[in-house]
Amino acid sequence: MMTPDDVIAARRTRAAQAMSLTDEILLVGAGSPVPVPGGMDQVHAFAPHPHYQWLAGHREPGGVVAFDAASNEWRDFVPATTEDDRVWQGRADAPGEPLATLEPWLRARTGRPTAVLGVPLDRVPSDVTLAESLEPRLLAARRAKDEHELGTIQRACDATRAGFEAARRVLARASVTERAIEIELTAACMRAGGHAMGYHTIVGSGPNAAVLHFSAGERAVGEGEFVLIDAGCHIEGYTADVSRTFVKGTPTQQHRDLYAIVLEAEVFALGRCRAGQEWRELHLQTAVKLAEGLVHLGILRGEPAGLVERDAHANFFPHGLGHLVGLGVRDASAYLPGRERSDRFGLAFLRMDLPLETGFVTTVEPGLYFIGPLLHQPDRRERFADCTDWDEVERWLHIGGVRIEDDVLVTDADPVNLTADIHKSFESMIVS
Ligand SMILES: [Mn+2]
Repeated sequence: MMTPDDVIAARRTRAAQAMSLTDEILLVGAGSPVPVPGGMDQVHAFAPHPHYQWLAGHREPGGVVAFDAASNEWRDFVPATTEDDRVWQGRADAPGEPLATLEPWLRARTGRPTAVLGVPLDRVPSDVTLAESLEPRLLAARRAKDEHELGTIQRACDATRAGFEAARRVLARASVTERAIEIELTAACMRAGGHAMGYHTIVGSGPNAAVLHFSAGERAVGEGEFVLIDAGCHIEGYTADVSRTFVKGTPTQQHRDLYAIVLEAEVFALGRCRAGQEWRELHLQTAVKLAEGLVHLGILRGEPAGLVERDAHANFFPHGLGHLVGLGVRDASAYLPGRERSDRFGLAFLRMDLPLETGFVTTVEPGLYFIGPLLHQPDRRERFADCTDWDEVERWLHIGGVRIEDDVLVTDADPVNLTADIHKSFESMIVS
């Protein structure tokens, strides 16, 4: 069993190797709390820069991790805890040496190439070219999760499961609102050990299920409606990211058909989260599955692979297949150096373009939606008129959409679904 110090030492070794430094100085800033405007003596919830937390092993504000590559020496500089901090917040000292000693430490290394990553530092200039070359390498070093991180992510996933179970229970109540579902889900996540939600919770009922980043409102869930919930709590900054789509009351054939297509696509993609799998390719293969389903429903016409090539599917699946999760909800997701974001409608929203590797945790989150503002756009209707039955589309607009999302660990063997315990069979999503 590794001690916390061993974990941090291993990460630092991994980072130094990934950046192949020789005589440079690397500084990584945590950042500081952001005050709420208006002099209210309040700050927004603080999250350190993920590079900092990963290298420092704690979430205290204001610190700087420093590395002198010539002497292979790592140092932790942290702000002094003031009397006010002790009196008002009961704060103890963060682990490290006083931040005031960073300046003399740097002065003793004047003239050495110095890169600042994480949050920029006051009065410490950064070699922009060096920093730009190091950033993608540190990001890459952080992608594969270590045992400590995987344990924490699994705890966040388990606490999130409690949230979804609570959502199911409250959904059974007559005239329950989206907001009431969010409240119960959040409370259950926190009771199960979650520190806070990892991102803004989405609860969309009926047509609101088609609003990709919908905020829960006072709308009461109607009988025979989808309720799309996308939520995950974090523990020490490590967040789960899960979507489930419930049906309140008796489902229609439309509910069954749409759900079955998305679930099949999700299971297809989950099984392919293996080391070496190019994410962009998996996104496109899954899109073909979704297009097949839309052809089957009579919404699209044509050969599925060809429909995906011309982005006809993207009118109903206008987001990427997923992204990495870990320290934050889009942890270390990126385009590998040299890879550019496509301007194709069906690819432009991909959040990462890289091959999966052992130790990565990624979301897999296909969805199909009937989004009025997208589907009623005249240019779009004309462009896809030959392959889209727009009259049929009108018969689906009330249904909103379906997204199913799990968090998957890529291993040397089969992928491990960290959120497999959160029910997703269609029968289990019916709440009456
Ligand atoms: Mn999500």
